[in-house]
Amino acid sequence: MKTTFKTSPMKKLLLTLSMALIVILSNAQSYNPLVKEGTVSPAPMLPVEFHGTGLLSFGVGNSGSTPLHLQLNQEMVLIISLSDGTPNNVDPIAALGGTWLDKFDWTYNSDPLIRTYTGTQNQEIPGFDAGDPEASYGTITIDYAVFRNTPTQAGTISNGFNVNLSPPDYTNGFNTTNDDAVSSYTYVEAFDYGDAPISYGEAVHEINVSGASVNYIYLGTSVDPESSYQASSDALGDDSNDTDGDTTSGENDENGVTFPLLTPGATVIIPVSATIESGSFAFLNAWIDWTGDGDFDDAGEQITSGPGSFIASTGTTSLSVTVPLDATTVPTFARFRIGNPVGSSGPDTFGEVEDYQITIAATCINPPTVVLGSSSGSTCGLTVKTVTGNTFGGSATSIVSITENGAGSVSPTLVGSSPFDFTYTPATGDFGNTVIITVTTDNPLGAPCEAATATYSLTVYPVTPDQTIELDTCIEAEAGTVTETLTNTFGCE
Ligand SMILES: [Ca+2]
Ligand SMILES: [Ca+2]
Ligand SMILES: [Ca+2]
Ligand SMILES: [Ca+2]
Repeated sequence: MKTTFKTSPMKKLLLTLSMALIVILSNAQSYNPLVKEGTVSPAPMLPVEFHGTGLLSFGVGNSGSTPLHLQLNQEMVLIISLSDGTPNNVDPIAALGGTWLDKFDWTYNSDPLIRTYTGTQNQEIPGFDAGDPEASYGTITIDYAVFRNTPTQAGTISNGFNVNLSPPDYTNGFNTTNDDAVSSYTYVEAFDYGDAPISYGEAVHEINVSGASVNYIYLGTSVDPESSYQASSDALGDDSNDTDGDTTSGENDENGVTFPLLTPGATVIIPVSATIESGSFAFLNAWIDWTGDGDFDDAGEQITSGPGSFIASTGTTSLSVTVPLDATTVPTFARFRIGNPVGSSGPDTFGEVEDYQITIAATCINPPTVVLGSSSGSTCGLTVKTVTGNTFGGSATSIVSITENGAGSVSPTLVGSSPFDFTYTPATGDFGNTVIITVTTDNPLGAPCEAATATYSLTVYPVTPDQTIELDTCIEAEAGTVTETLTNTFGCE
C-alpha cells in the first residue's frame, strides 16, 4: 500500500525551523578548560636551612567535548604563583616540566613579591574523548625550592603554589564548572635522629629552624636532618648520612662533644658545646653505657642530674664525670641530648641528639711491682755476687724469671716469696764486661696489668795476674818472707 503525506505550508515552515534548531543544538559548544590535582611532594619539605626542595604538580586540560582552538588574544592562560618558594633552577623556565609543558609559552616574573609563572596556550587543546582521555589532559610540574619556612608551629602552612586558569573568552557561558583554580601547600619540618645501636632506643629531636620558634638550638656548631633513626654499630650513621639536600655527602653534625681520656676511676671533665639562638634556653642531658650492656638504664649511667644542665647561651658546658672502676673497656656508647629535660630515648620538640662510640682506656688497678736492693754493683774475677734486699709486691705472687746476659750464671731463677736474694757467679768470659740481670714478676691479673721487671747491672773486673816485681835498690833484709798485696786499678787483688 502506498501512503502519501501532504504537508501544509505552515507545517512546512515549522518543520524547517525545527530542523534548523536541531542543527543549532547539535552544534552546541561544550568547553571546560580546567586545572585540578594540585600536589606538592614531598610533604612536608625540609626547611630552607637544609635546602628544602620539592616538586609541584597539577593537571590541566579540557573536559568539554569541543576543542579549545587557538584564537589570538583569547588564549587559555595559566598563572602559577609560587608561595614561599622559588624555581629550583637558575633558569626558571628550565624548572618547568610535565606532559603538557609544550602546549604553553612560558614567562616568569622573579620579583620577590610576585614569583609567578605565566603560561599562554600556543596550540589547540583537544576536547574530551573517552577513547583517548589523555589527549585532553596533561600535567605541568615545577621544581621548587623553599624560600621561606612555614612550619606548623608558625600557624601558617604555605609552602607550595596556586594556579589560576583564565579561560578563552569564547568559552564564556559554556565553561560553567568551577574548576579554574587549584592549589596545594605543605610546611617545612626536619628531625635529627640518634645513631647508636637500636638497643639504646630511638632518640629524635624536631629541628626548630629559624623563624619558626625561639628554640633553634643544637650541640656544637651544626645540626642536620635525617629521615629516620640511623642505628649503626659505630654510632657514625648520622655522620655518613646526607639528607640536608646540599649534595655534599656525609656532613658530620656530631660536633658538640670532646672526650678526654677516660680511664676507670678517673674523674674527668667532658666539655659539651652548644649553640643557643638568642633568647632561648635548653637542658643538656647525657648518658654513658658504663656497663656495656647496650642500654643507658644502669645506675650512674646518666651523667647529668635533675632536669639536666641548664643552658641559656651559646658556649661550653663542663660535665664532671667519674668513670666507674668497673667500667667496661670494650667500645661502648654515649648519648648527649639538648632540648627539653627528657630521657635517653624518645622524641623531643626541639634540640639535637649526638651519639658517640667511646672506649674507656683500660688501666691496671693493682700492677705487679718488683724492687731490687740496688740497681748496680761490681765483683772481682770469679767472686760470686749476691744481691740482697729485693722485694716484689702489688698483685705479683712470684718472680717467674731471673735471667742474665753474661757468661756466668744466676741463681735462683724462680722465687716464691719476698724479700729474696739472688747471686751471680761470674765466668772468665765476663771479665771486663757488664752483665745485665733481669728480674720479672708474674702477672696474675692479666691485661691491662703487665708483669713488672727490674734490672741489675753487674760489672765484672779482671783480677791482676801474678807479677814479678823488680826492686831498684837492694834492700838489706833479714831472712824471712815479704808479703805484698797488689791491687789493680779496679781494686781487685
Ligand atoms: Ca643529624
Ligand atoms: Ca651537632
Ligand atoms: Ca648500661
Ligand atoms: Ca653519631
